[in-house]
Amino acid sequence: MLNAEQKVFYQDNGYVLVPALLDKSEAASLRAEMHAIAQSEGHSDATWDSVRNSGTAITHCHDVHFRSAMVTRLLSDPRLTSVAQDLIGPNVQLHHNKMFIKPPAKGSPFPMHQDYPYFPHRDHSMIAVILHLDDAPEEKGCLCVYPGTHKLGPLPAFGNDHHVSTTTYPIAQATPVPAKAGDAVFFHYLTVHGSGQNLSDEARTTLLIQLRDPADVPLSDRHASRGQGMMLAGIDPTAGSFKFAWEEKP
Ligand SMILES: O=C(O)CCC(=O)C(=O)O
Repeated sequence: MLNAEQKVFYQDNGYVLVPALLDKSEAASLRAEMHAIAQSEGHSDATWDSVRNSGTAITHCHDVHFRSAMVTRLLSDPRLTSVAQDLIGPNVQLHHNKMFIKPPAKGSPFPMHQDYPYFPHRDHSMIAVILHLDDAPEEKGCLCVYPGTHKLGPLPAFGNDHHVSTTTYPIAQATPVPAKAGDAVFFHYLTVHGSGQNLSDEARTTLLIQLRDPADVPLSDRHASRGQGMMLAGIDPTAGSFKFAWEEKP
């Protein structure tokens, strides 16, 4: 759970770093699992359109709980869900999750953006948590944010990757949020964020989980994922009468 100071910090800034949410050995086990998944998957590059063709790459995989039981257990871990409850209320629902491995030296940056255009919701309840599975100092391309931008509402977004204005929100002026293995950064989906290139000699390995209040309403059909709608804390007060999955419309 967050303390009072952390709650106020989040309300003011739209993000909060929670040190040591996982202990070092859990982070190391998860890191090994993410790298094993990447190894068995082969090449999969998630570099965004607006920063493509500069020789960088980033390995990714979505719906990681369909590949790793450790991740399944983590999704409803009270250390994670209790913080999410502090931020969005008692009921916490899975939207999607993904892992990213930014390889050494050439790990792709993430252009500055809000997550809103990818999966807009009526009440803006959506948050993300990035779990750091190894140290992420600035030179590794740690998360960078523009504090307070969650209060601005949806901003103009550009290109296929929905980045915000690079002149108004240059990554060089953003606030870096360096982290240690086991730390977690929670942030609002309207907070302008991104990250730089990994210039270090070690991979940056993260698991990102996107969470929402089940009573919030998606404004578009985009961004389906496996397991979307699973309850991770509390209940879904909007769930209607019971139906078998095979009776529901596709
Ligand atoms: O991992 C990062 O540095 C940022 C990831 C991100 O912003 C995203 O997937 O929307």
